[in-house]
Amino acid sequence: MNDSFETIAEKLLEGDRIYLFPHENPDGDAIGSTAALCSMLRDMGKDCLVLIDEKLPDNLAFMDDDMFVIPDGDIEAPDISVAVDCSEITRFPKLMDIFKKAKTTICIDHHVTDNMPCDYNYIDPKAAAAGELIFLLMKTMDHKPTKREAEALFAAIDTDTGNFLYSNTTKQSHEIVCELYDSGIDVPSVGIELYETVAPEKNRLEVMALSQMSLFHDGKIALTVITQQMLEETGAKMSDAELVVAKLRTIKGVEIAIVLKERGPEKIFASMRAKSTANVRDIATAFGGGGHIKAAGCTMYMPLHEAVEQIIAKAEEVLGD
Ligand SMILES: [Mn+2]
Repeated sequence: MNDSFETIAEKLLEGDRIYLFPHENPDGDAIGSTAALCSMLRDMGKDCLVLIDEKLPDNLAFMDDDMFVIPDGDIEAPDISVAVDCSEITRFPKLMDIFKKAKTTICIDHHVTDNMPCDYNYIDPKAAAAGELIFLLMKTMDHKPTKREAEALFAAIDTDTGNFLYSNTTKQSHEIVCELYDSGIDVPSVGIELYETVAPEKNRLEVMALSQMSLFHDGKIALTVITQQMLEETGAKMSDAELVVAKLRTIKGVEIAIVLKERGPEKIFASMRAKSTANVRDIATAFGGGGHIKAAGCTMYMPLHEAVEQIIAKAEEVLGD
């Protein structure tokens, strides 16, 4: 059972030192939600920080405002820890110990879970983004978002809804954004920060991966690979390949998109997306992985060429005729 925003607001006001915890490999929602919440709590006189385990991705760094900190060993224990955009503390493994030191723990999330991990929880899988929930919490606390906070919340909702195109987008998503306009958000500048600050090596890796793509099963399956050698050649990191699978899915007629990432000689991570009717979770679970129907992944402990063969065979089986 969820606690109310009123209860969560009351608890937040009881603490002085409050740390916020987005999930590792944070996305726009994790960073936008925590940036907005941290800014509001600071405005209310709280000693608030957002703890992360590595530097912010380039396209999210515009939301920093001196709130995001990679803690060292002797950071003081918080009164309150808040997990945002994740409902399992294993989603920030390097910071779990600091999280647990708080007298009170709170979770605000929108992922489907059976888990109520904290002392106080607000988990709503119908919300398109954690940013929507932070907005509603702010409303409960009679706090009108500042321009910076509103832009962080816009970034949160825009990224998690795929620019308001994914099936999680609701009337509420748009209504909240309407209200964010009242705080004076500059949408084109946020768009440039989020989507037009790509490092050249990331683009080079994407181009290389897309140009090596193969189609199978009458063009219904698209597959490409990211090898360690490709990373060396382009100077990119494996995380720079995150959008490749979505780009494969945009190809006309493609129902299943697969990107095989070579993490080690016999350790291949498969990232998969389905377009309309296919179910990639069934492919992922066949290899011990998991995820959602339209987005799933698994690790395959075998050489790359074998992983290609096995995953294509499974994908063909899942697609049927
Ligand atoms: Mn999210």
